[in-house]
Amino acid sequence: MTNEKRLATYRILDAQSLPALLADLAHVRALLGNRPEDWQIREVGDGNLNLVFIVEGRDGSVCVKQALPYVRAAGPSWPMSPKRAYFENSYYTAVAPFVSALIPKIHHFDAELYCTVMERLSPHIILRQGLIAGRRYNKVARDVGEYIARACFFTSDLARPFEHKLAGFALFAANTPLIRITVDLVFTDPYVDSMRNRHTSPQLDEIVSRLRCDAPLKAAVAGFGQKFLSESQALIHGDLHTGSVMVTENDSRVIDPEFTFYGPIGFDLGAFFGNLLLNWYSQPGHATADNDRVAYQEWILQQAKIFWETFRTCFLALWDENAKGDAFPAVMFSSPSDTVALQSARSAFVDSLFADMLGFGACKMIRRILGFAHVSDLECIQDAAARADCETGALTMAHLLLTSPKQFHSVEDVIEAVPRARLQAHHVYYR
Ligand code: SR1
Ligand code: MG
Repeated sequence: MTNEKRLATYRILDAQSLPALLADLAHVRALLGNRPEDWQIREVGDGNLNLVFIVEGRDGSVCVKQALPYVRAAGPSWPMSPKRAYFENSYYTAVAPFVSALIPKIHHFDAELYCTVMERLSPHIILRQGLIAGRRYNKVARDVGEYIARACFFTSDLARPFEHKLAGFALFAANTPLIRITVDLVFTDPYVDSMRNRHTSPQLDEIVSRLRCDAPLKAAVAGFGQKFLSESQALIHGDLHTGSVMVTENDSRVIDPEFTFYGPIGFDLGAFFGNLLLNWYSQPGHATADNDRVAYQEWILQQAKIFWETFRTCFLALWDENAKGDAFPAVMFSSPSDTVALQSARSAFVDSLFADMLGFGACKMIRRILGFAHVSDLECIQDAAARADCETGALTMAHLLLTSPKQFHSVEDVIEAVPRARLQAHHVYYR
């Protein structure tokens, strides 16, 4: 079916129209319990783009996600192709063989309504909400580190013949409206005068004007923007922040891969890592008389370390065991005398991913404070002065990561710098 015909049959779903749609899907109907009149439906979406319904029947429940033809957070004045749902579904299909336990089960995809019927994750909550509440999830950093390692390794040239990757590259390259959002909102808007930007004002006004004249910082960000567009290393999720992970203490699931395309692995790593750091800087804003959140901040930093180390170990192990691609072809490195050079090349590649993680992570921290879509970790701090204080710490760290990358050889270097950056704001922004 052509895109035009698809759009002609597209309609925005609601609690009244959903039962008829689901009742026609035998396996979904059976899962819910056969009586549509018993189904309870509520819309729970709180993201920037889509409708999300929870449908509960007598025997079970499902989640239905529909892409709206515009940005939900802005309304119809910002049109946005709903075809992102197709790319999201294609991403799940592509990575499921490697990470099936870490994504929701997909029951059905409707290519005309751009809607996905999937496993309802319960009692899971969005990781970001758990971190704001100060809850500990001791599995999630490992799970997401392993997730990125597996999803990215197996879709890269290290694991597969290049023909396979280029076919995927061609398919996902058409996800341009979402790639455009990232290019504009992450790598451009915060550094220019854009209508979409906002920040805590007047507290951050001075920082914002200095940042927009900070040529070394802007050059570093633009360098990562170029990397984002030009380094097609693997099929990436494209928006893997702490709002794209659902958790219980024992289970983690990665959701919302609609920004997917073939891009740099460090972009996914940086999304998760940068959002952990944002949460760290937000913690004083969530402290109470009973809980200063200092121990919790230490836990967050441990998770950042576990996340990176798990990714590193897992990616290298996968490379060791599954080097079936056209990059570093195994046939070239079959003799024992090749081992040292091969290991050193592998280490150098993973080191480059570490540097990319820090740079992309820093870009993401800045955009979440000065750009269009902010994060609830900081937004829910009611006192503007307290919020600005937390935001200044995060901006200072992001600035250091982008302008002094050579200070950060290891994840320990980053962990040591995080608390220091809170105190260095004056030095960085008012020198
Ligand atoms: C217009 S969409 C704004 C943001 O929401 C998503 O979470 C992405 O990060 C996007 O940049
Ligand atoms: Mg999302």
